Amino acid sequence: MTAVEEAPVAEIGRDRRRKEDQRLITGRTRWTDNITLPGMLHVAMVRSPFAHARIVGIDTSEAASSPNVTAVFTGADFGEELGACINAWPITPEQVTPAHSPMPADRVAFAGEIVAVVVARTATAARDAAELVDVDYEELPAALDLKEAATADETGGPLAHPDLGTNKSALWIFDSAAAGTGGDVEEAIAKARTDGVVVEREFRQQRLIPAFMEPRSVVVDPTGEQLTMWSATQIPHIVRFALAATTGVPESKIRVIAPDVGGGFGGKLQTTPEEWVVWALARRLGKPVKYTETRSESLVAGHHGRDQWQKLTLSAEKDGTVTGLKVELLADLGAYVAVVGGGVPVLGAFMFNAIYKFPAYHFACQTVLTNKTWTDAYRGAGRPEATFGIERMMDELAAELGADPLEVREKNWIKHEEFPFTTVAGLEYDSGNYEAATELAKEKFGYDELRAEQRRRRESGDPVQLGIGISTFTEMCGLAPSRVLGSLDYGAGGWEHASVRMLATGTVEVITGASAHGQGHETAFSQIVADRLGVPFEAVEVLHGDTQIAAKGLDTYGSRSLVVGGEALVRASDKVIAKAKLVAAHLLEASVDDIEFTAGRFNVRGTGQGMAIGEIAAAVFAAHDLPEDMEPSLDSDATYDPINFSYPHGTHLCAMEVDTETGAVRMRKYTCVDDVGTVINPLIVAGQVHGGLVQGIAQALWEEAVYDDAGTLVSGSFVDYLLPTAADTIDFDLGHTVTPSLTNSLGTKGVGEAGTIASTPAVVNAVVDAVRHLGVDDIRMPCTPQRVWKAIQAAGVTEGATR
Ligand code: MCN
Repeated sequence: MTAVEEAPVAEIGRDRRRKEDQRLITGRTRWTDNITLPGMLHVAMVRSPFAHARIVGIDTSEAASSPNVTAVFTGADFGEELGACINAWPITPEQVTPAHSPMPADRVAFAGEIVAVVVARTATAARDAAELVDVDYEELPAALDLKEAATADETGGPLAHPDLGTNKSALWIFDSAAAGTGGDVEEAIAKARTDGVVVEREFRQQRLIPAFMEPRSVVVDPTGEQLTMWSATQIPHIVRFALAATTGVPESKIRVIAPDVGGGFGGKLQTTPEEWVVWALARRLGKPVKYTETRSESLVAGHHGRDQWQKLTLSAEKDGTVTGLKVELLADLGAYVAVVGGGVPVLGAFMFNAIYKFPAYHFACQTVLTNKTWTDAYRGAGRPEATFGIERMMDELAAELGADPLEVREKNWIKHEEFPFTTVAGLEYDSGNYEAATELAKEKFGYDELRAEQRRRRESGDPVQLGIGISTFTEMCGLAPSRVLGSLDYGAGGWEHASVRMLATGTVEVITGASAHGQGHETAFSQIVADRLGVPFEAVEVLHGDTQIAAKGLDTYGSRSLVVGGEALVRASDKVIAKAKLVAAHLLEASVDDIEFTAGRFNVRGTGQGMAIGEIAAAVFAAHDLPEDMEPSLDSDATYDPINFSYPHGTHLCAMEVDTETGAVRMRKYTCVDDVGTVINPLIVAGQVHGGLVQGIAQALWEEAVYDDAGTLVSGSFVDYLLPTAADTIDFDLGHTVTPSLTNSLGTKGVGEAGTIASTPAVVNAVVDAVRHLGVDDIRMPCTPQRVWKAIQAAGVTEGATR
C-alpha cells in the first residue's frame, strides 16, 4: 500500500505536535529581519520625544553626510506620496477622525511618532546617523489624561489635534429599549433603588502593550515586476488592500508576504506608519529597503490596547436576579483612530451582558483622542474589558447580598435548555452549557474546601488571607458574519477563503487566507483536511501568509481562523470529494449513487471494489479517462462567510493569597474549564489557553503602560513594563466540556483569546475577595503590592471585624 492508501486514524481530537515548531524553535526559518536582498538599504526612524509639538524645522545635513548614509527624508520630502494610515471602522457617520500621515510634516501628536528617516547601507549606520538629525520642536499643550481630554470641550483643556476643535471622536450607543431587544434600563435602576439593589462601580482598564516576541519588521523590494513587501504582520491581505487604496499602486502589482511571524496578539493587526514609510522609500530609491524596530520602539510606537474608564450601574432584585445594566465608557484612542481602533470598545458592547439574561441594557461609549500612542486591538479586543466589567459586578452584587458569587451567577445565567438564546444585546447564542462547565470547574478546583479554608483563615486572623475569584465568561469570536460587520459600519467583510488541491502524488496542498503568527494552523488545518479526505496527516501541506499564493483572504485575528477559515477548508475539501466521486464512479463503472466515501476510499456499495482518493488524483492528473467534459483537476476553492459568531465559554476559578501586612499577592490555584466546542488539537488548545491565561493574569497583576506628566512612556522597556515569564506563573489546571457549535460543520468554537478574556476578572475578584472583610471593594489594576496595601489601609477596617 502507498502512504495514501493506509487506513487513516482520526486526526481531529488528536494531540499532534505542531509541524511548524521544529523550524520555529530551532530558528531555521525566515523571519522578516532575516531577509537580505542584493543592494538592500536599511532604515532608522527619527521619532518625536514630545507628546505634542509643532515641527519648526529639521536639519538633516549632519546625518546626511555621515558614513554609509544614502539619504535622509522628512515628511515634507514626501507629502501625498506617503499614502495614509487607514481607519477601516468609523463607528459613527459623525466620527471625528484626524488625518494620519505615516510621517507628519508639521506636527507630532504622540511621543514616538516618526518625523524623519535615515537610509543607510547598514542598520547601525542608519541608527547612528538618526541621532544626528536635529529637529526643532515647539512644544504644544498635550491632552494626556483620558477623563480630562474627554471634557476639554467644556474646560478648554488641551486638544490632541487643535484643528479638530474637540477630543471627542465618536459616541456609540446601544439601548435595549430602543433596539427592541429588552426593557428600559433607567426604569430598572429606579425600581431597584426603591425595592432592590443597585451596585455602582467605576473600573479602570489600564493601558497595555501587546508585547510580541518578534519586533515588527518590514522589507520592501521594488525591483521586480511587482512591489513585494515582507512584513511581520497578522494581516498581509489587508495590508495589500490598504497599500493599493492609499498609495495608488494597483493590487495586482503588490505582493505582501508575512513569513513566519513571531506573535502579534492583535498588535500586528495594523497598517503601520513604518510599513508605509518603507514602501515609499523603496519606491523612491528604487532599491530594497529594510526596517526592523528596536524593542523600545516597539513599546512606544506599536499600538497599545485597553485604556478605558468604565462606569457601571447594575440593578437587581433582592434575591439576586439582575434586572438591568448601564455601561458608560470612555475609551482612549490615543493620537489617531487606528485601523479598527474605534471599533474595539464597540465589540465590547455585545459582551457586557455575557452569559446572563437580564432584560434591560444600555451601553454608551465615548471614544477620545489624546496625545498618547494610538490604541487598537489587543488579545480579546473589547471583550476582556466587557467581561472584566460584568464579572466584577457580579461579585460586587453577591457581596452586597451576602450571597455566594457562584450562586448569584447561576441564578442569572442562560440555562443550557434555553439555547439558542437571543441576548439583550441582540446576538443569538447558538449553544452553551454553563452548568456543566461550572460543575466540573468547582470539582477540579475544590471550591467548597477552599471556601472552608478561607473561613478558617478569616476567623484566625491569619495575616495571609485567601480569596476566591470567579469568572464565568463567554465571548463572541470568529469574526465575523459580513452582514453584521456591515451593520456596524466596518469597512470590510468577515469571510475566509481556502483552496484544497489533491495532487497527483497523493499529497494535498492546502491554501488558507488565514495568516498564522503562532497559532499552529499548519498542524490543526492539516488534521482537518487529513480527516476529511482520509489521507495521512503528513500528506497535507498548508500554505499561507503570501498574497501571491493565497490570493484571497482576510487574515488572522478575533479567533476566527478555525471557525471561519477551517469551515472554508471543510467546504473546499468536500468539493474535492464530490468531484473525485464522479471520477471514481466513472473508473469503477458504477453509478455515482452507489459510491461510498469512507476513510479516504471510494467503494462501490456491496462489492469489494474501490479506489483510494490518491489513485483518483493520479488518474485525474493523467486525464486519460475522465468523464465527458470534466476538467482534469482535483482542486477546489471555497469562500465561507459565517452565519454567526462563535461563542466559546468557560468557568475560571482562581485562588489568591494576599499578605495583608505587605499587600503581596500569590496565586495559589487556577482552574479553568473551557468549552470551545469540538477540539481539533488538544495540545494546541491547551497552549492557547495557557498563553491566554498568562496575558490576562498579567493585566490583573503586573502590566501597565505608564506615562509621565509630559506624555513620555516611562514603561518603555521590559525593565519597567512587567511582562511575565513562565517563572511568574503557576501550573494551571485545565479542563474541558464540549458543547458543539451549531454554526459550523465541525462544531468548533474559537480559543485564541478565551484565556485572556476570562482570567483578568477571576484574578482581581480573588484579590478583592481575600480582603473584602477588611472593607475593600475594589483594587485598581495591576494589583501591585503597593495598591493592595493602600486599598487595605484606605478601607480602614481592622482585622477581625466583619463586614
Ligand atoms: N483550535 C483547535 N480547536 C478549537 C479551537 C481552536 O484546535 N476548538 C486551534 C486552531 O486550529 C488554531 C488555534 O487553536 O490552531 C487558535 O485558533 P483560533 O481560536 O481560531 O484563533 P486564530 O487562529 O484565529 O488566532 C487568533 C488568536 C488571537 S485573536 C490572538 S490575539 C492570539 C491568539 O490567537 N495571538 C496569538 N493566539 C496566539 N498565539 C500565539 N502563539 N501568538 C499570538 O500572537
